[in-house]
Amino acid sequence: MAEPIDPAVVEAENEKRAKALEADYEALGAHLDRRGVDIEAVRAKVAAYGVAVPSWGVGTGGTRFARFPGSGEPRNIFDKLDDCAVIHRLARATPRVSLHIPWDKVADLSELTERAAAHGLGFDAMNSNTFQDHPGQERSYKFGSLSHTDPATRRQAIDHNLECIEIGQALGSKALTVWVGDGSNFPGQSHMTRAFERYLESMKAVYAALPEDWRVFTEHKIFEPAFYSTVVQDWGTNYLIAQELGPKAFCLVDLGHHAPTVNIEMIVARLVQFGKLGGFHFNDSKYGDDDLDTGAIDPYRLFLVFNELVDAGERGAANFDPAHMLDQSHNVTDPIESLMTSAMEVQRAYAQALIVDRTALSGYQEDNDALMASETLKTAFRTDVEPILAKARLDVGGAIAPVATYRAAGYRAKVGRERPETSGTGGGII
Ligand code: LRH
Ligand code: MN
Ligand code: MN
Repeated sequence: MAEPIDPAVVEAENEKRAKALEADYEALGAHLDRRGVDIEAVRAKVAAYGVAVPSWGVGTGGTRFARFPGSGEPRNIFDKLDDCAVIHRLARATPRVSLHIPWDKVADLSELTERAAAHGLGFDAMNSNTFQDHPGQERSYKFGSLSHTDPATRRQAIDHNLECIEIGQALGSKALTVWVGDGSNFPGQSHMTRAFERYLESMKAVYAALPEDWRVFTEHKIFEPAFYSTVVQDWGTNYLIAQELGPKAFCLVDLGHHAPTVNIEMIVARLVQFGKLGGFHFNDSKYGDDDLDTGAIDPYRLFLVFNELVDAGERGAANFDPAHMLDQSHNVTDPIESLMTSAMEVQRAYAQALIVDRTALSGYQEDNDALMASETLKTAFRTDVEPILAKARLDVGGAIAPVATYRAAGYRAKVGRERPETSGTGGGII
């Protein structure tokens, strides 16, 4: 298969920056050494880190009001995989793709597996979609899916999830993510208890079909598309679901699915403590489920989430193996540039969390020294770890500066010529 990005361009772009990177890496290494941190150990962890890209993220999204298509948008799942390959080729942080069914039309599974393997990509959690109606579908999800009052509609939604598991098995995925838009727009419209009972009953049928080595992630969201009540509205309800279903059920935290003032890192800590953190949809938001690029609005919050994750990893928390995925929608940027940047932001938060002086932090916590505890976190957050990230990329043939290299390679212009403009195949609006 032809290289999506000319290796000579990557080499030339890296050449321009290699000397400066060496100097910066050396200086940072000396600085961290004085703080008792081994830069090589941090680099090895960062290099081993991966976050999955959402197949729906490589197309231009949209809002309830409009969608402005971009040039060279992927026309089908194979184009999407090609774009995902470019993201991983340059930023080297996204070895897996998370599919969304039926936005992704996956008729020929062996061809899809082959194409992914040729790109060196694997598949992360499968996402089902019962939050909108699809062509040819018998019953409508207008008034809900897994919690619908009509048993036949619930059955249809269950069967769709079973189909997602089947497709995922053929592709080597090991998890199913379920998010439903079920809820109500008016007080009294829906019986909150009965709706949740019906949801649980449906999810039990989905859970029963999970292969031995699979997990199911349920995703909560405070509101939208339902504007009065939502069946799986917060982490408390989500935790109840995971408890009711059993040991293969975990909660997925989408950063944009909380009210603006909610302390997400604390939710993460609670779910870790009780062994039910399944994974993440990383993105950023200022108002609601904005699906902005990860770390674009509040990188400190992202760091604080990673601070909990590193802490949990270091103390060997039980049942702790969260899936890391991006879930963004891009309206005004090139999706490939946004996804590369977000993957690097997630890596950055991870690297910064790795260099927190945890012994000092614990001491300050024991002594109730609020100021110094906060400063200990800030010291890690303020450290520019970019040389570690860049070196980790360069070591495995990636780009020191992924966005600049991507622009120099002219990929978007090339696919713009090859792919006629489409209205898009879903993704990003929700
Ligand atoms: C819902 C959501 C969920 C969907 C995705 C497209 O807002 O976060 O994860 O699958 O958006
Ligand atoms: Mn999500
Ligand atoms: Mn969302």
